[in-house]
Amino acid sequence: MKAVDIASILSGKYTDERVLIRGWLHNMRSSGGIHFLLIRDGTGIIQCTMKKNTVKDEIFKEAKDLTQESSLEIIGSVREDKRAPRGYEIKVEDMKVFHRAEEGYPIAKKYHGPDFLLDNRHLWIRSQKMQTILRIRAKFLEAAREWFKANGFVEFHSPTIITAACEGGATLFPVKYFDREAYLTQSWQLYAEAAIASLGKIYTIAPSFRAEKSRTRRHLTEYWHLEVEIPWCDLKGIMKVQEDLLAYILDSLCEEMPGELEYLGRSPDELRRMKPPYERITYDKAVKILNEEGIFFKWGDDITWTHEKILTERFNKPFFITHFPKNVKAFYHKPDPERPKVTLSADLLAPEGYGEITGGGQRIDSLEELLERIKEEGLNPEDYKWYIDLRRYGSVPHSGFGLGVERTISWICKLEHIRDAIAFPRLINRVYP
Ligand code: NSS
Repeated sequence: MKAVDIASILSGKYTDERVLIRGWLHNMRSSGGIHFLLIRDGTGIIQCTMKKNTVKDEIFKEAKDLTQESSLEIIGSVREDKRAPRGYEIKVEDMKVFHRAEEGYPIAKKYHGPDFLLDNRHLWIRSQKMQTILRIRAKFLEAAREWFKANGFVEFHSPTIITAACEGGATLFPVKYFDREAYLTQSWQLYAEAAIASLGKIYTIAPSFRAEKSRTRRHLTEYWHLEVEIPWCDLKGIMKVQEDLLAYILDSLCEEMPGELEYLGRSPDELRRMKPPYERITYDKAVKILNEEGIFFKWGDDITWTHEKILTERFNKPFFITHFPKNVKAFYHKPDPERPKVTLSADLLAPEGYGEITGGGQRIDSLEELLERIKEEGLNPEDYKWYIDLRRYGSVPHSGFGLGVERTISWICKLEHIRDAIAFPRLINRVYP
């Protein structure tokens, strides 16, 4: 007999049929001559009722002493039953135990602190909360890939081990590379700028690394970065791409995972209301708003999380902040020809206090301008030799952005801390498990 998944049973596909399922014992209780086994298989959870007189004696006995998280196989018939936790149950006819889990599964039904759950992350990812977030995350990336495919983008991969900073030296992770020093990549961007002349419109979904020295609710040291680079695209164009992509992903999630979103406290209707166009405010306007709110903030200061939180209170859907000053953005951002103090840059901020989820904009395409900015930033042009070369051989106006996958998932799933948007978070004080 072929195993079927619990999700299709719960969708009604196997009602009144005999099925075989495989999974883990999520929970169990016994009452009178019946065991109620909750089985989880990764696609869902279903109640299986085992009556004393409908299975062999030794099976009924074995079930009685089963431990939480034991792995097993069950054969039985599916019944629709409104009293069952998810509307369906399986009347057990036979059971095979693959592995009887040890007694004392560390994660009990009581309150556990965050450190305990992080230490036991390898087990905690089985929880319904983590399972739901990880499924939404997978669907998020699946939908993104669908959108890229439908819109003619090619997936492109850049190296993880690199030699020059994209986003400033302060957060570079050094790697001993034989007899020299190299670093872990902060972004795919510089290589993407080389690849647009080979492939046209491109994207990636890959890990980026930042040696973030502070403990915050929105910084990981290893995070997944969804990045896009497009030739012949300006600032306006790249903002439109972000709107279209995000709108498609949000629609897909609301359409395909409404129950999962609700479970995490996010109403799909709320997300549906956050349709583009997203408002654009300039950095200048953001400074004005902050000052109106009584915050001491000078033009030229960097907008931090505390500032973003205040700004997000004025919006009920994502919004862009554009035209950041040169000094708060990386060297590659194109200065605005009409006002060279500011750059053709844009960050997308999520509402409800979440703040920045993407960063990007138009890149410098002129050789002279790039050399000047590299000098101004005190960078060594030797380190960027190949990157500078791109402005010698067929340079074009081009733009791109990077979206922090975990930041965006945190917002969509209304998470309190970014660590729950990834299975095994890497934080300043955590690289285990
Ligand atoms: O530094 S960014 O703002 N921009 C870049 O890296 C560009 N080189 C991307 C590009 O144009 N291709 O980072 C982009 C996003 C940012 O908006 C966050 O959402 C996310 O990456 N990000 C992070 N997420 C989690 N943890 C950390 N430490 C982190 N740093 C950035």
